[in-house]
Amino acid sequence: MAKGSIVAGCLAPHPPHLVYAENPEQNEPVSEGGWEQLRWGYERLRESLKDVDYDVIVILSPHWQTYIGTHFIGVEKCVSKSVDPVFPNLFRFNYDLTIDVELAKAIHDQAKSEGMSVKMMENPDFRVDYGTLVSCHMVRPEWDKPIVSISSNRSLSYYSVEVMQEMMLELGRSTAKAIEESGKKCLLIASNSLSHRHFVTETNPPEDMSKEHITSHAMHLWDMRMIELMRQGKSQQIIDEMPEFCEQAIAETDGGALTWILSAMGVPSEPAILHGYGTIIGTGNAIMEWPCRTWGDE
Ligand code: 2X7
Ligand code: FE2
Repeated sequence: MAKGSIVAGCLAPHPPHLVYAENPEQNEPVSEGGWEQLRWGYERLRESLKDVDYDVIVILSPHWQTYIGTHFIGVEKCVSKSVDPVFPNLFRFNYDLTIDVELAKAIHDQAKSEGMSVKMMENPDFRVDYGTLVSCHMVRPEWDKPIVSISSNRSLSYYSVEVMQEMMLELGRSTAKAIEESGKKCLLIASNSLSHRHFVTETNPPEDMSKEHITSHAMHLWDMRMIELMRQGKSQQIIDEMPEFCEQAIAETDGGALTWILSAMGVPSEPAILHGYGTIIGTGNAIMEWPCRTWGDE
C-alpha cells in the first residue's frame, strides 16, 4: 500500500456569519451577503484545491471543547440541525455528514500509544459543533468527502499555553503517522480565527459592512505579524510566540488547532499562501493554505 499523505493544510476560520452570508440551502436564516473579502478568500482556496485528489478532511475545532483528553467522533453518520448558541439568528444549519471512523480510530490509537489522553465519542445523538460545520462547508460545500472530527482539549484553561502546545505537538505527530500508515490522502483544517476580541453588540442588519472593522490597532498588528510569519514559513517562530499571541490577542489559537496542524505538517519552513483576510464582528480571520502536495520528499 502506498503511504498516505497530507495534500494541504488550511487555516479556515469558522464564524457562522460566513455561512449566513452565503445563503446555502442547509441554513435557515437569509442574508443580503456581507464579509465578501473573506468569502472571496474561500473562493480562492476552493479554486486552489479544485483539482487536488484527496480522500478525507481532518479537522480540529475550538468549539468542540473537551476537558479530559482529546476526543474523536466515532459515529459514521451524523445528521441533525446545529444552532449556534451565540448567533441563533445567523446559523441554524441542517447537516448530513459522514465520518471516517477508521482514520479517526487510527489517530486515536497512535496518540494513545504516545501517552495522550484520548477518547472515541460514540454517542449517536452527538451534535456536531458549528466550527467544524462552517469550516468544512466553506472549504468543500459539496459535502462529498468524509471527515475526521477532533475536539479541542482545553488544557490551556487548566494549565497554560505551553502545556496545550506540548499536547498539540504530539497530536500533530500522531496525526501525521496515522495518516501515513492509512494510505489515505488527507486535507487538514485548523478551524479558528486569529485575534479574537469581538464587539458585544450586533448591528442591524448583521451584514452591515459599514460597521465591520478590527476591534483595535493592537489586534491588527498581531494578525499581520502572524500572517507574515506564516507567509515566510516561520512555523517554529509561530509556536514560540504562541503564548504571547494567545494572551495579548485573546487568540482563538488557544484551542490548539494551529499548533496541531503545524506539527502534523512537520513544522514547515515552506511558505503558506494567503487566500484572504477580514474581520468578523471585530475578530481577525485569515484563510491560509500550506500546499504540502507540492513540497516533495527530499
Ligand atoms: O466562533 C466565532 C468566532 N470565532 C469569531 C467571530 C464570531 C463568531 O464566532
Ligand atoms: Fe470561534
